Amino acid sequence: MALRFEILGRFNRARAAQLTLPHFVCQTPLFMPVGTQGTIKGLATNQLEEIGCQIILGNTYHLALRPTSELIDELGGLHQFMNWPRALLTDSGGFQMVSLLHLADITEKGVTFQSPVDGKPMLLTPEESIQIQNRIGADIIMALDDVVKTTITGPRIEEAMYHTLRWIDRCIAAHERPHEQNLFGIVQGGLDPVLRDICVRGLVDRNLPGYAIGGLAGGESKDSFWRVVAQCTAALPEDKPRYVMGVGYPLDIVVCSALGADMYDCVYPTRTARFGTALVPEGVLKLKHNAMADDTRPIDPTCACMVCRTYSRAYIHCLVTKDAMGSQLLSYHNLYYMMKLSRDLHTSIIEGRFPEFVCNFLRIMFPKGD
Ligand code: PRF
Ligand code: ZN
Repeated sequence: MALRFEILGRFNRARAAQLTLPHFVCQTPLFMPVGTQGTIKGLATNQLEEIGCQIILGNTYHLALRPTSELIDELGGLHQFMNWPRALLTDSGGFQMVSLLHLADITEKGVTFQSPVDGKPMLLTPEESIQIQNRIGADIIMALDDVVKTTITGPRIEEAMYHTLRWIDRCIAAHERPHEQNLFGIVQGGLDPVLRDICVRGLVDRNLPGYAIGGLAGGESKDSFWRVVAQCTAALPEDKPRYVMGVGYPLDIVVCSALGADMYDCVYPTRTARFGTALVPEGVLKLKHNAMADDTRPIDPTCACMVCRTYSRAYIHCLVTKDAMGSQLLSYHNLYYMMKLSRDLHTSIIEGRFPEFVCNFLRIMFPKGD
C-alpha cells in the first residue's frame, strides 16, 4: 500500500480526512479535475497549484494512444512529463473507450475497440491497462471494470459486475508497483442492491488501498444514484478512501460527502466553462447571456479567485464568444469554486458545523425551497 488515510473528523456518516499519497498530502472530501492529453484544458500546471488542486486525473486512454505510455515512461513518468508535482490519478481506460467510441465490445478477455488512430481492432485487457498505468506512474491507478449504463436492465448488469470482480484479480496480479502506486477497485452492479452487495464484498475481500463506486452519473434519477452511494459507503471499510467516479455537480458532492464519500472527479466544471457557464453559490451564471454585456460586477462577488478579483462579467461576456481566454478564465474560476467547496466541506466537518454548512449551501442554491 502506498497511501495513508487518517480520519480527522466526522459528522454522522460524513468524514474529513488526510490522504497521504506518494506525491502529495491531500485533504478530503476532495474534487479532482479531469485532464485529457496530460493537461486540464486551458490551464497551466502552476495555475492549478495556485487554485489549490491537490490531485488531478490524467486520461490513460488518450495518453496511451498518443504520446504512448512507453514514451511517458522513458521521459520519467507523467508527473515529470507534464511538470505536475502533486498527486495524479489515472482511470483504467475501459470506461472512456465505451463512452467515447460506442464501438467497444466486451468479452471475458477485456475490452475490444477500434483504434481511433488507424481503425484496427485493439484489445485492452486488465493486464494491459495496469501495465500502461504502471508506466504512466500516477499515485492512484484504477482497475479495469466493465461499465454499463444504469438505465439498461437485464442480465448484462450482472455479467458486467462479474467481469469486474474477475478482472480485479488479474489487475492485482499484473500490478508491478504496489509500493509506489495504489490500485483502487471499482464497485459495479447498476442500481441492483444485491449485485452491488456482491461486488462490494468481493472487492473488500481483496483488501485494496481504496475503493471507487462506479457506473453512476449516467442518467439515473438522483434518488437511485444517492441510494447506491449510501449502500456502498455503508458497506465499504471505514479506514479506506471512497471515490465516486464521474460525479461533479456541487449538489451531488455535498450529498455524497454527507453519505460518507471522500473523492470525486468530473469534466463538468471545465466543460461547462467552455460553454460560457460559471459555477456560483446560487447555481450557474451564463456569461453569454445579453444581461452580462454591461454588468460590471465580478462573476461571484463572494469569490476570492484571481478572475473575480480582476475582471468584470461584462469583460468575460465579451471574451467568451471571441477568444479562448474567456473559457480559460471561466475554467479557472470554476475549479477555484470546486476547490473552495472541497475545503469548506473538510473544515465544516472538522469544526462540527457540517449541518449548518449544508443548510446554508442549500438555502443559497434553492432560495424558494424547491
Ligand atoms: N468506471 C470507470 N471510470 C468511470 C466510471 C466508471 O464506472 C464513471 C461513472 N460512470 C466515470 N468514470 N473506470
Ligand atoms: Zn472566482
